[in-house]
Amino acid sequence: MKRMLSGIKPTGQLHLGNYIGALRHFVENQEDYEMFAFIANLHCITVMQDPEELRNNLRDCVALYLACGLDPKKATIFLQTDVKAHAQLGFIACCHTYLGELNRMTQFKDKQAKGETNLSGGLYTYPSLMAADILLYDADYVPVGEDQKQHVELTRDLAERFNHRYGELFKVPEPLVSKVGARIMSLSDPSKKMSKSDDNDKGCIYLLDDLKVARKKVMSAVTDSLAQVKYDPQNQPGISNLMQIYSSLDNNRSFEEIEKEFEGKGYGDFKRAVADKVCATLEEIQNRYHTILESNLIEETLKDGAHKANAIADAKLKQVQQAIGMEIIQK
Ligand code: ATP
Ligand code: LTN
Repeated sequence: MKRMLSGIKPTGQLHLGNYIGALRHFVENQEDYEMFAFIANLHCITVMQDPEELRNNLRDCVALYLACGLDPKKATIFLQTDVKAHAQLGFIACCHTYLGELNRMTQFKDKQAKGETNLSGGLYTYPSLMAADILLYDADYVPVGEDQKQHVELTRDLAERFNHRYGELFKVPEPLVSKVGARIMSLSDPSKKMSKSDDNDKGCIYLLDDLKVARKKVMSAVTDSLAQVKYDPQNQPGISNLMQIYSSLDNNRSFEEIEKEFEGKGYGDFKRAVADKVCATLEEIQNRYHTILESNLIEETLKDGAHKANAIADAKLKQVQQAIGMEIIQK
């Protein structure tokens, strides 16, 4: 069975972009692949976190993985810091990454260009840690949103570099970026990605948003004055974004079908239909989330996941350290 791995940072509440761009693919693929889904709690401290908030977000993140349909019997679900090999291979990967490569990473460049001050060293080097996350497990595929594709491409380069230098060590992974929904945009500014770190709450639908609030966010989404439901990201970015959401939550229906359904109808009708789909999805997730919080499934899942992940990661780390010549005692 081919292996798939991905992670999400618990830097805030998970949102619809995370669900459509990443999480739903973890769930869809857990039947056909050996799935590793982890919570990237090292990555999240690359920007300052409030400890109390982070603890809550971590718990919510695991609960939401489960509530969205990840099954701990099928998928290995774990916390990054429960597997120490991530940090260790992360440093080794960092030592094999050129500054020129890190300088080209658009996520860091964007933050720098925005004039954000006090950017940390961890934020700069985190693509190397991400590479380690993936390479430790010899993952074949990495399902991610569009913004992470560049990091998976760096991972491929690093894998090839290691293999070339030390002999075959790592599988070269492939990013899986879906055609629709890989970049859900902010509802209040469709030129920007829907994001946890957005200052404007109106543009982002959180999976745990009150249903009334979520509905209101969809109904007040920025559109245009062309009065036609048409997939045209250039000229109608707001409507096209809503179409991506609608399609993703409705069995990936084609844009032509959606255009036909709303031919001659107003934006109000379309937005109501999108809001219905969003609220139905959220309601189902939230119902399961509340049941999960009351159970001890979170602890059990993480314990079991860490056990499985450690066995694989430790063996790989040892193989790497031996190949590099960093170990002298055969343990
Ligand atoms: P932030 O937006 O605060 O930078 P993030 O949501 O991008 O954080 P993660 O939570 O770690 O960061 O992302 C988890 C996954 O969700 C990644 O695969 C990412 O590509 C995907 N993702 C994030 N935002 C979107 C979006 N707006 N549309 C589609 N996929 C997204
Ligand atoms: N960097 C990603 C989260 C992440 C990840 C990974 C995704 C960390 N390690 C390994 C896929 C595979 C982000 O910021 N969204």
